[in-house]
Amino acid sequence: MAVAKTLGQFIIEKQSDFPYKKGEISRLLRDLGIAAKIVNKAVNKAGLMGILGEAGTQNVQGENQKKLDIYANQQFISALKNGGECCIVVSEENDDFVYIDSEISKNAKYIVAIDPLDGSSNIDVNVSVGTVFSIYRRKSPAGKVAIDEILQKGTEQLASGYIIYGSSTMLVYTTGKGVNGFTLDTSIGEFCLSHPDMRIPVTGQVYSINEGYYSHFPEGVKQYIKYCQVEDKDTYRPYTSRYIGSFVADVHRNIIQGGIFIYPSTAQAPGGKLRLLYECNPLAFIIEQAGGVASDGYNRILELEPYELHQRSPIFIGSREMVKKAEEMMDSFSPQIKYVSMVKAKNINIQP
Ligand code: P6P
Repeated sequence: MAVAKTLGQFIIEKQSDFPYKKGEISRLLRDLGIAAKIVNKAVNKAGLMGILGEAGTQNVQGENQKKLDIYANQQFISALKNGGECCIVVSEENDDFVYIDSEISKNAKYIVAIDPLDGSSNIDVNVSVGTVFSIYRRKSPAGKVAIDEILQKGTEQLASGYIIYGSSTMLVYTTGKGVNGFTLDTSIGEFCLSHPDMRIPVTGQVYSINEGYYSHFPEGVKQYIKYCQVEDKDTYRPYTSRYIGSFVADVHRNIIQGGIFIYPSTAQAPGGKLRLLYECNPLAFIIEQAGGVASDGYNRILELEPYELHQRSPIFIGSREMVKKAEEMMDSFSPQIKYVSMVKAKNINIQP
């Protein structure tokens, strides 16, 4: 049987794809892979290690932090600190950005935005959770990093990826030359290439949205849900509804099977729930590289102008034809939100 290619071998083989000094991206991805293996062990044994449950603290979003959230955050930040390539970390678990000032990092060029453990509400009930990361390069050559170097558009990402801690643990990433998936072989402690050149089907039969909020959705979203539920053999409808409640798991399923995930704006959350820098942008980069589409219902996610670290965005992400259909519904039935979304995308302040 052919020996599977490890993540490390693959990164070295592909590092000529990377426009900067060859070893830099390799070391960054290596560092993230190391932390992923450590977090994987904790996630798999959470029930036995007494690290399930609430930490008794809240993150900047006002969400109760789980002990595993904090543990994962510590592991990724220390792996990046020790690797020496990262100068700034933006994390869902830290109010402000973390400046990496270790001696080894004094010439570091890279900014990493990360959700160390997405879907944490699922931890206690043993449902898949994930890590999401985004890699940017600082614009200034050295010295203190300015905030506008951190608030870069998604199109500026040099790499992005996710780890899904599910029935198996996978690391999926892109550097802008396609998407490749690696499955953790715990017998040798290596991520091995299992899903080369991942492509999302152009259409699918799965729609993924929390229909519990139906009454608060924009009319365009309501109309799209109705469209998914109509009987029509020619277009394989009604579609199937699947909602894991873990962004990474729902999007990963759709990349494999085809489908659409929607977390729209609602009356309570006009900006949506998912965060632009370390959830929407990284997965939008992945999905576009796999042949899919990611928008806020009107604007390409990767073109949205970030104006704060923990900014949220509505997201429609998945198979091209399904997202385009949903965008048509938004255009026809929810034009008023379009103005707000277009304004946000152009970073124009809306006077109250
Ligand atoms: P709701 C998990 O807490 C998360 O941030 C995403 O992973 C997931 O897609 C979403 O929230 C689920 O939110 O409101 O449907 O429970």
